[in-house]
Amino acid sequence: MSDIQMPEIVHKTDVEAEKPQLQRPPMYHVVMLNDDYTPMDFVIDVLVRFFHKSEETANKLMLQIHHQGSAMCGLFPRDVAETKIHQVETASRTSGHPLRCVMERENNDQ
Ligand code: TYC
Repeated sequence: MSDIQMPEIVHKTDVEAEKPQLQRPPMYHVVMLNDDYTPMDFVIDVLVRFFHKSEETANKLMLQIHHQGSAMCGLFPRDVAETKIHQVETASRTSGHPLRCVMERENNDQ
């Protein structure tokens, strides 16, 4: 009888066997809100300048906000969404308008 030992089957540890737990970073919608005072042309300009919309898309989006109360303008990582809102609100206050945006976390439920 040989003394050669067969290697045991090595089971992965629980940690090794798990799928990688990498998650995509959460994304946030920037939602622009309607108000009664900000001029329509100013809203269109903001959508072109800060959200890189075409004039045509910006016009449609502005009317959607005007009629429905709000609309999503873009989906960004948290820090970018915060920066967009800051840019919009700074430009609006500087021009004397009350235009506001809020952030909404993307819903990833299936
Ligand atoms: N309701 C504004 C008006 O009648 C226009 C407006 C549109 C304001 C969209 C804000 O996010 C907004 N002048």
